[in-house]
Amino acid sequence: MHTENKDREDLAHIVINTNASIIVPTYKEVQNIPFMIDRIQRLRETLKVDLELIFMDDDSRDGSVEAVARAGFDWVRIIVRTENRGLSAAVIDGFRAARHPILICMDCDLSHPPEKIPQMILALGSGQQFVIGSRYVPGGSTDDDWGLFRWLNSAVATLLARPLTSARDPMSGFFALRKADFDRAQDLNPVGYKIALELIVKCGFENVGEVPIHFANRAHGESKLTLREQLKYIQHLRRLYIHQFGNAMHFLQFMVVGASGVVVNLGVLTILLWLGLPETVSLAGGILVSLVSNFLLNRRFTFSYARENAILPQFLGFLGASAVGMAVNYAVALTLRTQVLVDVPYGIYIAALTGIVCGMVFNFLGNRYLVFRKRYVEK
Ligand SMILES: Nc1nc2c(ncn2[C@@H]2O[C@H](COP(=O)(O)OP(=O)(O)O)[C@@H](O)[C@H]2O)c(=O)[nH]1
Ligand SMILES: [Mg+2]
Repeated sequence: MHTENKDREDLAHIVINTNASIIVPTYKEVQNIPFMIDRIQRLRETLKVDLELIFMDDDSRDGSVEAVARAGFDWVRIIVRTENRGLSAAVIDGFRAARHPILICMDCDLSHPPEKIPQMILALGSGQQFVIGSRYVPGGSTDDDWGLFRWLNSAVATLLARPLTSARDPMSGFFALRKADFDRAQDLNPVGYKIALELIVKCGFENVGEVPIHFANRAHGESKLTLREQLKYIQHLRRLYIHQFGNAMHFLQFMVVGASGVVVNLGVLTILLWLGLPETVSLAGGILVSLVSNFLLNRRFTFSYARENAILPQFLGFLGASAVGMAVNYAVALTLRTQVLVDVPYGIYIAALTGIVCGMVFNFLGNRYLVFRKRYVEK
């Protein structure tokens, strides 16, 4: 079993000679700060290298500044930020302020064992570009009382990041990288909580190492990871996917929007039939309503860069580009229904679905090569 003591024993065998800066984002962590300083101090004594510890505080006003001052170490600082608040932004500012060639980021809640830092630094020295203190590699673990919801939540979040990196625990807030690599990073977008994932993707790190850790439950205070942050994660992922996969991602989004249009189309068709309207009108109604919902969703997501443009001309362009697709949809559906699927059970739905698929191909081509052509290619 992993315990703090076991981590300390491992430490005794490790010799490193690189100085490192430990960046700790904090928000209302006054209770944990003295313990953090204490753990890092013990690490310094064992390692005999210069470790600086920087708390990046978002103006907690809870006595954190005084707690750091009370410790009275010249290798510990606290930087109080009053603008551009947020976890990732605080970490990035901390990395910029760091003095040493290796950067470590960790939580202030004592859930990350500082005793693993030397192993992480060693991994950086042996060819890794980015090293994660990982819960999900062999030897890694979490405290036992993770409920099903928390476990599932973490598993889904990690799974969604899989196409971006093969790392097992890219959600971790405990990681190490070289300052020189960080300084080269471009267009970092400090949204949300997942700063490790942002760095891995934007820096294009391919050699990502993982050192197993035991992730302890937060010592004091409460988690600041709210539901709102988790929703932001979806937006963050979308940006990273676009960064990584470019046009393919636009196509995928177009398809996802199209799929939602299928649901809308069939839903409206069902309602109109239920209201007693003839099939000819109901088919047309399903197509028209789904066309509007597809337009709105494509404007909002797939081609969101064009959101600032006036909506009416854009809609007309969309209608024009989709007109061929729409006609194809209607013609195919109606022909199938009246000529081929006359007495087939659910024939109207098979006809509508086939019409949708044929119409979609034409819709995509029309939008791809007419309405959103230029911007689309440029990303
Ligand atoms: N500077 C700063 N730190 C934050 C902010 N939100 C959370 N933190 C710190 O970031 C670390 C991770 O947050 P935590 O609440 O432990 O999230 P969890 O580990 O996912 O439950 C902790 O040290 C927090 O104090 C913020 O908005 N600004
Ligand atoms: Mg935490």
